[in-house]
Amino acid sequence: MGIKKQGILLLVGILALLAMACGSESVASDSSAAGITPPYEPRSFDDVKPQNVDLKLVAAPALPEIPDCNGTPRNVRFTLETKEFEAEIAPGITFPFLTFNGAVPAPAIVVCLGDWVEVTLKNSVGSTYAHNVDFHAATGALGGGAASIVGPGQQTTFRFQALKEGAFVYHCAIAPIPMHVTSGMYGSIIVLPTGGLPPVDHQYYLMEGDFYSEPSASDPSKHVYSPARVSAENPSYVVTNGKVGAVTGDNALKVKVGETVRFFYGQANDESWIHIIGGHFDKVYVGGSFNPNSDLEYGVETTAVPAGSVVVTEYTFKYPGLYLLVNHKLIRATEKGQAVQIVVEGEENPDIMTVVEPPTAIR
Ligand SMILES: [Cu+2]
Repeated sequence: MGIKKQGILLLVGILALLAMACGSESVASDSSAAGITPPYEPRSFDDVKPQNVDLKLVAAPALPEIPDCNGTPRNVRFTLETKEFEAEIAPGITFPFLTFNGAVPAPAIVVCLGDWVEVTLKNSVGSTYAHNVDFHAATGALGGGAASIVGPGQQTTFRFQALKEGAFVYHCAIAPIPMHVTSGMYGSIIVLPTGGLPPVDHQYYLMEGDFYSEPSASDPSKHVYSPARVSAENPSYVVTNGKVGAVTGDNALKVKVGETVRFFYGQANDESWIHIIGGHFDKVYVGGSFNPNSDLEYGVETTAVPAGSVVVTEYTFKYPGLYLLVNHKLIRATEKGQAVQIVVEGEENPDIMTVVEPPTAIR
């Protein structure tokens, strides 16, 4: 076969491959072939007639009872009540918190894909501000923000269908929104996929918050909200679960060697870059998405929590001792109060780590 004929055959082959590629591209216009799982189609509340389930809310770092998520949609009901009060943000320092249910972060909500979420929002009598709630898990209508504006002494109820599986932030969205969010009005809502997530030994709910405060004129231990620090994006405190040292000492997370822990870690207003000192996230649900076509990361030293998101990570602890879960923008962990402690009990494995020679004078 001559070189010219070989060249023609090669050209024909390339053209055939190109044609196949173009053909597959036209097939890829179908969303599932493009890697996007078809969205959960909304169902009719009146046709489904879902069973009412009253969600028992609990304080962080605990999560409420995890549902089976067997594919039968439910109507999950709960009440959030706004509470404004002064409380300690750091030892000897108080801050005027704005909260849902008196908690920072607000209680975690856990539902299943396809459930309806029926929220009653009450704004306490005596509140200074109007409040509302925007669920990132909701579709349309400002995430419920448009439907849920309540003045002091008012309440409202709205319902949305959870059409996206994943871990999401919810927060107050009344102007000035940064003031309400960075004063404590944020929480997480977890929409589990049908069949749930793989079993683990412990699940913890953590949310980092950046707080902007300055000493009041009358009392340096009584801080007030600082618009100047907000404008400068210079938080006075960055903390996990509402105050400096909230998840340390007696309140540190407690785990045994060999146990697998799932962390739900959110940030409503700022980024965080979380890292376990002495460990690696075995698995990260990037962006907090449980969509089967979403990205997962494995064996990651540090993972990003974008502002306004909840990232889900898993780690099996392999060696005992004290671990720190830190924002590896370390000034926030060491200077502004963020660090979380995890105490791991169990037998040391010298094959993993051992002291060959303790510190001694240089020879
Ligand atoms: Cu608010």
